Parts: sequence; C-alpha cells; structure tokens
Amino acid sequence: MGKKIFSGVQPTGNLHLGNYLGAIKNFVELNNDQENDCIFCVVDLHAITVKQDPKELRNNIRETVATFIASGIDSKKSIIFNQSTVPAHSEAAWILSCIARIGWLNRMTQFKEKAGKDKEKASVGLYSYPVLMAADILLYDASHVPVGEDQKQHLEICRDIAQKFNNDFNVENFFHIPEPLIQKEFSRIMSLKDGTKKMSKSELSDLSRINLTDDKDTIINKIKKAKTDSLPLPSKIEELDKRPEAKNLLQIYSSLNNSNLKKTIETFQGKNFSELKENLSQILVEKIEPISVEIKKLLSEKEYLDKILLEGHKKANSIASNKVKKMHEIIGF
Ligand code: AQP
Repeated sequence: MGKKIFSGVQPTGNLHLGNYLGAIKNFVELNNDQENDCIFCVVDLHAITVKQDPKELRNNIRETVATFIASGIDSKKSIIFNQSTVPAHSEAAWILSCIARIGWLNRMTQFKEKAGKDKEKASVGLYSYPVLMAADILLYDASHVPVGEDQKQHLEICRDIAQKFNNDFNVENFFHIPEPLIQKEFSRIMSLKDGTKKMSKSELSDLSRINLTDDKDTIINKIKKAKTDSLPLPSKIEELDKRPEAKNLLQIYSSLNNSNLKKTIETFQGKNFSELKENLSQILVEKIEPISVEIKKLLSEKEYLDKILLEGHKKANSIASNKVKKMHEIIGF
C-alpha cells in the first residue's frame, strides 16, 4: 500500500547539501513511487520564528519551490504549496497548543540550540515550533514524514499530541499517528569546516556548506578547502568515530553514489584525502550542478513558480480546512 507523505522545508535561503541529502533527495524518491501521495510544503510560518527580511523571504519561498522542481519533484503528481496560504495550519496549531504540555516542549533540543544562551529573548513561536509542525502533519493524516535526524524529536512530540487529542476527546484514530522516515546512514550531513557541527543555512561561513545554487568552480573550491586531518583514510567504520571530518566526506560521497559507508571505506582505505576530495568534487559537480543550473533558470520564471503554488494551495486548502472543521466539531466549537 502507498504512503501518505508530508514534509516541509523552511524558506530561509541557502538550501544546502544537508537539506538535499537529508530530505529533498528522499522526497524525490517518494514522489517517484506511483503508490504514494506526497505533500511538500514551503513552511514560511516556521521561518518567521526567527527574524526574516520580507523581501528576502518572498524570494526564498520561490527559491524553495524552484529547488523542489529542479531536484525532480513533479508538481503534477505531488502537492507543493506554501504554508501561510492555508489558514488551517495556524488554526490547528493554536488548538494543538492547548493539547501539548509545557513539559514536552521543554525537552526540545532544537529550541535550546537555536535560542542559544539568551532564551528569554527567543520568540514564543520558536518555542512552540513543534506544535505548528504537528499541525502541519496531522491535518493531512500523513502516514510518513521524511526528515533529517535533527527533526526526530519533533516527530515524537507530534505523535504524543495526536495520541493525547485522540484520547482526550475519545476519538480513536481521528489523528493518524505518523512515522518518521529517516535515512539511517546519511541522516546528518556536517559542516565542511567542522565535522562535529551540522551543515546549516545560518552558519556564517559559506565555505561550511555546498549550496544547491553553487556553480562548478565554487563546489570544487569548497571541497578543496574542506577540513581534513593528517592521517590516511581508515579501513574500518569504527575508526571514523574519532575522525568526524573523514566520516562526513566519506558519507557525502556514499550518499551521492547511492552506496553504503562500508563499501566507500573499502574504496578509499589507506588513500589520502586528496584522492577522496577529487572523486567527491567530481560526483558533486555531476549531481548538484544540474540542479543549480535548473534552479537559476526557474527563478527567472516567477509566474510558473507562483502557478505551482496556487495549484498546490487549492488542493492543500481543501484537505486541511475539512480536517480543521472536524476538529471544531470534536472540540465543541
Ligand atoms: N545538515 C543536515 N543534514 C541532514 N539533513 C538536514 N536537514 C537540515 N540540515 C541537515 C533537513 O532538511 C530538512 C529541511 O530543513 P529546514 O529547512 O526545515 O531547516 P533546518 O533543519 O533548520 O535547516 P538548517 O540548515 O539547520 O537551518 P538553520 O541554519 O536555520 O538551523 C529537514 O528535514 C532537516 O532535517
């Protein structure tokens, strides 16, 4: 039986290789399975949990859609839409925030990481982010949610919220309890400058990530400058635990090659980083440059991108408004 897929990407610019290998590549495979119904959302309501420039946000929304399409998602088969155009998301998030418990949110590590030392100054939205994410998923009765490993905890709270709503109102199975879909080996791509930190959009140094809009020369240059250590590449997976940069580069190579880490280690064992980097640059250029070229082309076709969003909005809005209406009835509104 096919899966009902829901996932989102924030339009916060600088979409990178981590977003691609941890999420978007998987979206494309799920989209290509004829049995699946997929919904891919540009989660702009999530983006504003930290300050955004309105003009940049508008551009980034289109760029995220362009990235989906350039990566291979078919907008005729899958629904692609922008979260803020479907009011049910905000509405369901409020209702579910009355179901979620403060103790659950207090355990969320992403809030702790993103809020930093001065938690008092973080937005309330950043704190309640997982509740909005639960609303996104539950409105569409998603059975599976493809995400990077960093989002696993948020998926768990989504399941808890769904379960509690179903129990509190005695409506067994009203909300479907979703499963995360996390790619085991390649779930977390790390910074090219520090193998212990996640590759991220907001990292100041552009050299820390491969952006999906980077051209060939930029990709080659960034891999050349990527941090390494002084030893030859190891022959055993366990040896990688103490060598985060080696692990990251080997993992990226494996993932792009649709291989596994064990096989990749066998290919490069005893070799120098320079050989791995040469091969890695080659496969990155082969896989990422066409996406980069296509994104740039699509960005000059704003009307086409807006049309995709409008079509997606109509379909998503119909499903989500219907579900929120049922929530109202259950609650007693
Ligand atoms: N480094 C990563 N490795 C694997 N997967 C990743 N994802 C993000 N970074 C990595 C996955 O990409 C999907 C979309 O992410 P998002 O746009 O919702 O934002 P994010 O996770 O907050 O991305 P960043 O780059 O980490 O942004 P900042 O710098 O703002 O914190 C998600 O499925 C995510 O797991």
